[in-house]
Amino acid sequence: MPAVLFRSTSDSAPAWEEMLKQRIPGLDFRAWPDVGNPEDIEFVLAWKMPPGTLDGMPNVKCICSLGQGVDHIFADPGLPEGAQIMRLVDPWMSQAMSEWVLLHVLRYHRQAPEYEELRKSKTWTALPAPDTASRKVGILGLGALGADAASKIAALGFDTAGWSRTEKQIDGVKSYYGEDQLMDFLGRTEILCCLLPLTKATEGVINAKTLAALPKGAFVINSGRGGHVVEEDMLAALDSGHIAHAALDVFRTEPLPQDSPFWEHPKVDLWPHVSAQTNPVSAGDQVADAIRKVFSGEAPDNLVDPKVQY
Ligand code: NDP
Ligand code: OXD
Repeated sequence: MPAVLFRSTSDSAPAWEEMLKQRIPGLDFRAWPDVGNPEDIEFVLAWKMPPGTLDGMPNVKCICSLGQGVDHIFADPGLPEGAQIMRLVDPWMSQAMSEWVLLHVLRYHRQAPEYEELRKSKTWTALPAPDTASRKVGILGLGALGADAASKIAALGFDTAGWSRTEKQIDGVKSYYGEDQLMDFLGRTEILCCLLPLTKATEGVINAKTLAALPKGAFVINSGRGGHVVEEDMLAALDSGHIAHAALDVFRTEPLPQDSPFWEHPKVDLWPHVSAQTNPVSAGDQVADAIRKVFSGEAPDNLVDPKVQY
């Protein structure tokens, strides 16, 4: 049987090995750096593998992201020729992500940062009560994660819209699509959530111009990728008060450098890239299925299109 190579920044190799061997007895599972003969490797399970990891592995047929995003794979300019790239699409992760997004939508809608500020001066006062039906929430990206979050936000009664590359039909969610409709979408959005993939087309999509297009006092929630945000522009918008508060789970450099101004910024809720963590148990069947298909010459599910990079 051909071999599977595992390389990740996390220490999850033993959990993946156990889970995959339960499903594919006798699987030849090799965890980096114990590659053995590189020509045996046909399937790669990867999370942020350093560029060049797959040099000298001419028989790699498929590289599977150990997450839903694949930007970390496309970051390697020297991938084996002809290798297909696939990703996880896991309802367990969609649920986790929607919980994280909802946590912040509700937090901002219910004025938690303002009440936390009032508490500091022991001020007992009521702010005007917020109205859910007129609160405009907008999701950038309506894929596996964005569509789930948007549906759940809409189900709570928020005025919900989403922006994607192609038009969508999701109950209770107004669809904006394409570059031409981005500014209109932003202009109506009081709480913006980013669940886009990081590609050449979406890099830096949250910048001075797009932030300025949001209404004054808007909130930004980003759990897409750090590369979606021009960090200096975000800091300037927070400092000027145009953006009231931001919840950031992802950053351009991770782990976040010790000297990053985000650590101590009073208007930033900061998380260490954990809004939807990969779970080998919930993702096990789909990865085992993909390995079986690739080893028998079939195309696995959840392939990404290299032309659009997602
Ligand atoms: P999908 O590929 O399922 O969805 C991507 C969505 O973005 C689609 O709706 C797509 O539009 C839209 N999109 C892509 N490019 C553009 C563009 N140029 N203009 C407008 N819309 C665009 O991705 P997932 O929902 O599975 O995941 C999204 C991202 O979330 C991942 O790539 C990853 O970066 C991030 N993520 C973060 C995690 C965390 O813990 N922080 C965990 C998991 C994922 P269309 O539908 O028209 O194709
Ligand atoms: C992912 C992630 O892409 O965890 O799955 O960021």
